[in-house]
Amino acid sequence: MPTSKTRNIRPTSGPPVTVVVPCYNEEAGLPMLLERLGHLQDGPMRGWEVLFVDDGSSDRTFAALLSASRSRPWMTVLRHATNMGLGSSLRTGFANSSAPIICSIDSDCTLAPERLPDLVGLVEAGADIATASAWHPESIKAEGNFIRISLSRAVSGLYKLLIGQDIHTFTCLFRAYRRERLARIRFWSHGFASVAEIMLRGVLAGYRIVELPMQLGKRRYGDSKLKVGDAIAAHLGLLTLTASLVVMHRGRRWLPRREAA
Ligand SMILES: Nc1nc2c(ncn2[C@@H]2O[C@H](COP(=O)(O)OP(=O)(O)O)[C@@H](O)[C@H]2O)c(=O)[nH]1
Ligand SMILES: [Mg+2]
Repeated sequence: MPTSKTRNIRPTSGPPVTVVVPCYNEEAGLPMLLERLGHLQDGPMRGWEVLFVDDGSSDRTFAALLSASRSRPWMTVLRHATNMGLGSSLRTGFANSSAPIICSIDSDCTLAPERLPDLVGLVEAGADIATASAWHPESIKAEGNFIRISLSRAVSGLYKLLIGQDIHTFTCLFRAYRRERLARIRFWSHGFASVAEIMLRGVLAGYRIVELPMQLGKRRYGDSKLKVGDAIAAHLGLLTLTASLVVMHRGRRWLPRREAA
């Protein structure tokens, strides 16, 4: 009988990769996303599941997803009845995947879905978390709203400083995770700060993080859902939490080991 320690949690059947796509009022950009994912399904993403989490959209996002899924067997569509936030949607998506590698991507194609197989390749090669890194020195300059870009860059800089490790980007949703590692991360943020929280908890757990420099492009359809005031408040809370976690973490390492009786 396998014990909980030896049990192989990898499924023997099912898709090798699940791509979670959180969507909130993204009707305008869906045709482009579905077209690009469709091409990828004919190539490097063949056999992968794409799991959309519609988060109580008030536009036709859910109807459009359902209708598209009828002719695309690789699509799974889940829905929250009300808007619960990006973090809650990620929890729903992760909990409903059984694949050994789980990805999350933006639905607005500001990070090119065509780069996803590269991130999955990094996890297959040994990374626990592989993330697109818009703020890596080797990334081409980001395009888009100046305030959005500055906020994301600034908070990533602060997390880097607090954590004291050479990780440049904490805020890109565009990632691939090793399932068994992701399953051990408990994150509590409901909104955009969840993306940074997952990364911070992964770093503190000693996970192997790999960054892939990538350009953040301009949103071509619909509007950003990020509310700058709410995001700043959430990140301030998370920075405080991180500072305490870092102190506890370092404190544990400084404590002398207890001698055996
Ligand atoms: N499920 C869900 N997804 C969201 C929510 N807010 C934003 N998103 C999705 O998260 C991704 C990033 O959001 P976006 O508005 O592009 O923010 P920005 O890139 O930071 O400006 C997009 O795919 C959004 O549809 C939300 O409340 N719930
Ligand atoms: Mg975006």
